[in-house]
Amino acid sequence: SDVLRRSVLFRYLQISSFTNSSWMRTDALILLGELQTHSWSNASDTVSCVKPWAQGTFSSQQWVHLQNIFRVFRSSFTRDIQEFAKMLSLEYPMELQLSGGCEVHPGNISEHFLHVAYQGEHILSFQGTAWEPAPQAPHWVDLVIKVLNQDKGTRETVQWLLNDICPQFVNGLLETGKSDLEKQVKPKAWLSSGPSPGPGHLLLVCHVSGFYPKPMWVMWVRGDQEQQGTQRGDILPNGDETWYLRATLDVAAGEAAGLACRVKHSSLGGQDFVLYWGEKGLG
Ligand code: 7LP
Repeated sequence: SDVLRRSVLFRYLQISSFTNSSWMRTDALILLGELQTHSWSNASDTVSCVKPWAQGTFSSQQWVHLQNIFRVFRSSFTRDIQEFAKMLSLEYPMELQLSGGCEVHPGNISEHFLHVAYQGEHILSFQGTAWEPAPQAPHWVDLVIKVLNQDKGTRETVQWLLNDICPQFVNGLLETGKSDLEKQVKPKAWLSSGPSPGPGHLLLVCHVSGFYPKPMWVMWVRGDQEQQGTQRGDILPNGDETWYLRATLDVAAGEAAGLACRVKHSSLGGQDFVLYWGEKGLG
């Protein structure tokens, strides 16, 4: 199947805000490729599944075991940060971000990562069997690393989670979530004119919205000629697990006739969308 042929990135993303020595919160989410599978609000004791297939192929017993590990981890992490802050006289507010997970490639090959950022800057990572400072980390991070690496139990748990559990869990999710992960949603497309780029010029705007998955091709064309002046916007989330993209072209007002916006996407099965400028009263 398609989803097993490509590489998939599985990420745990955590944001911890320490406002002062008594106000803090930790929220997290888990993503499989473009889709959110889990969320973990500060108010909740457990990681919640946001997809019916998000327990993968793990048994209830394995799931409860992992929930316990995460619960202990979150409270220990909070306590660790407060102790380090006191020890190193770090100032509040503090923002910590954790990004960890694995990328599973076809043929059961997988890579993993676990990075920590402080005030938006990468400061340390878990590499192989131990914690390591990031290349440009401040000097106090060396002291943190020394303390963290003394905890052999935690280093073993982290290795087990990254090396064994992560790829196993992802392989299960690829089975149980197959139909969601392989869904194809066709885009809608429409044209508009943007703010005039200058006297005698038009800004043609082609909007493409509501598509899934993310890879998308859109170009302004004249016949078969791709217009090299096409400016692609960023792919933006619609918020309903579909995406939005626009492509603009700056043209002399007299040259707009005959231009078209061409859209290619996996959901269209080779039947490209072509929208002509000047149809339905535009231009
Ligand atoms: C699970 C182990 O993030 C992302 C998944 C990580 C899973 C780790 C764990 O919870 C904590 C408890 O350890 C104790 O019990 C264990 C069994 O439950 C073992 O027996 C272990 O030996 C024992 O010590 C442990 O407290 C751990 O330290 C929790 C946090 C782990 C962690 N560390 C990296 C992030 C911290 C970086 C701080 C840098 C910093 C500091 C201050 C300001 C800014 C930045 N283990």
